[in-house]
Amino acid sequence: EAVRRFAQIREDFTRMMLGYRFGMEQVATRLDILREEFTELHQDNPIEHISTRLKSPESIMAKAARQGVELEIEALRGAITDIAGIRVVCPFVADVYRLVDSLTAQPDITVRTVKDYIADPKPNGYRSLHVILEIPVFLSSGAVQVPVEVQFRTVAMDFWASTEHKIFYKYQGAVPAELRRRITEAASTAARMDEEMADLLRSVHGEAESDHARSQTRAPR
Ligand code: 0O2
Repeated sequence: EAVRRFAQIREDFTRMMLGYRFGMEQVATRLDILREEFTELHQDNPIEHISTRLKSPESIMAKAARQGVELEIEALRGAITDIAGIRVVCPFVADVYRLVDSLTAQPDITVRTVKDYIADPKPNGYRSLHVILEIPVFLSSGAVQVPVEVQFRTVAMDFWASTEHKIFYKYQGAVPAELRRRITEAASTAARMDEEMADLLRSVHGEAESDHARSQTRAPR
């Protein structure tokens, strides 16, 4: 009986993980489509790169234990929303909002939560926009709504987050105060960089537009 029950749990878990992988792949494909469309039609690539990751069974179990969640498929599905994760790195902050709007406007995608740490950064300076959305996945047994966590950030935010992550792990969370202060300071530098780059782009676009306007109004020879 125990063996049969174990085999059943394993099968349910495998099915659940497959659902997450398919959901994640579908969202990644939708983002690829948006990227190609913007690039081909507007000569404006809004994505530097996309990465996907499925949480390992070990880290799902560890997180469930930390949060006191029952080791049961439905409980896990409801409580752990970052089993399927996608990170989208964009050149500019405006690209982040443009992509979020285009993706979440798709009729079969529902938005579960949005955490805008760009508008409202974490105390350590962390900035990114996190969306947990749900997308239907059609299996032979029927449709399942799969939650996928998508983190949108700029190149500058990504550089900061990966460095902060390395330091955090090196000190196992107990980062000395002086280092913490410098990390938060570096986050402000990254935010200023984003503003400066957007400003540069605006001035280049402004010039291109006024060049265009000049060429349109030039008197015929
Ligand atoms: P990993 O290794 O990237 O998967 P929760 O998801 O429940 O643990 P919370 O606060 O509800 O936590 O979710 P939140 O704030 O949306 O953040 C979840 C993820 O955002 C983290 O996942 C990180 O990927 C990223 N993140 C949030 N805060 C920071 C930060 O201060 N620094 C860095 N570098 N990343 C951050 P995990 O599971 O913690 O890590």
